[in-house]
Amino acid sequence: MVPARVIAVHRAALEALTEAGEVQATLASAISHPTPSACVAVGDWVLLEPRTGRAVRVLERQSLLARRAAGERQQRQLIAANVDSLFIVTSCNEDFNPSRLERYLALAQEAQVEAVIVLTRMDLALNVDRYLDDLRAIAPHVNACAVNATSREGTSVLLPWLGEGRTVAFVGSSGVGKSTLVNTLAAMQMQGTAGIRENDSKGRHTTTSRHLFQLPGGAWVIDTPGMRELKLEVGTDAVAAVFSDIEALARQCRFRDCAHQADPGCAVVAAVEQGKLDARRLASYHKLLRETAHANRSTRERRQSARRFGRMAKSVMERKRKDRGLE
Ligand SMILES: Nc1nc2c(ncn2[C@@H]2O[C@H](COP(=O)(O)OP(=O)(O)OP(=O)(O)O)[C@@H](O)[C@H]2O)c(=O)[nH]1
Ligand SMILES: [Mg+2]
Ligand SMILES: [Zn+2]
Repeated sequence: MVPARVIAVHRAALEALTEAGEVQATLASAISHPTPSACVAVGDWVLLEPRTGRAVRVLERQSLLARRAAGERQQRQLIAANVDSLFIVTSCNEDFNPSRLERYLALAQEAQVEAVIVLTRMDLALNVDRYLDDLRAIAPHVNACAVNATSREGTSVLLPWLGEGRTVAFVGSSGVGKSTLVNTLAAMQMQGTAGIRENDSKGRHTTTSRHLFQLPGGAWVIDTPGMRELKLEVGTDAVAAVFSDIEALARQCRFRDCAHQADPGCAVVAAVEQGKLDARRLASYHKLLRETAHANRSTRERRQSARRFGRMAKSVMERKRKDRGLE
């Protein structure tokens, strides 16, 4: 078998990098159900069968970033695998949104991947410090870097995360400069980029698929399409870790099962009333917890139906064996 790192996942095939260079690979049926993109992520290591060029196995992952797909079916969608750090990219403009950032932080937390908030367009903003202050308020322990994504000097603060062999995935809305960063760091035009709308700073969804690139210094970077919305598939622990300040206050509530809504003796609501906690942040916390409960319910239902299917398959096999025994 030949080990290869997945650089892109298509509908029925993969692009992967082996020691000998880039190859196209089809997928064995065991790792393409129900779709290749549900089984294999960009950043995965796979084993290729040299004779057929087929990927037959996905190797154990060190980390996996996943979300719930938009739309009715709410399937799990893999974003990237074997990532060391997540660059959460936003700009010093209307894109900047603390509640959305908290959502991305929960994504990183769930995958146990270090988050770095990257603020682009520092070259165009007059009040970069105000954005950095806002970041400190929502994530005091998370590294935040202001950059000019279009220049090499402007992105050098990111180099500590881009050592040889490290993998970084870039996520964020369309137009924040993810592909621009990839191009600047690679010192090469790897990805297309496009301007943003002047009236609301929104991007044009220029990048349309996830792709892994190797930088000259030996780091790996994963560019992703701008997300319209990030639906989380995380546990309550991840949310609790992102809102550790609220969790600390909650320990002082009068009742252990306090819902921090209108409960008597609620220390969290009191903190909001005293101006010590942002009402927006508390609302964001409640919202993410509700979503978590919902995601866990649908995961449970999926597992139950998988178990039902397993039992059914087992009984069919047993019947077949019995039938054969009788012959
Ligand atoms: N001046 C300046 N322009 C930037 C900066 N970052 C991004 N831009 C510009 O913003 C525009 C959008 O950048 P892209 O790199 O295409 O954005 P993206 O995040 O890849 O967007 P999608 O692929 O749509 O998700 C481009 O015109 C960039 O030149 C920055 O730090 N400073
Ligand atoms: Mg892009
Ligand atoms: Zn409370």
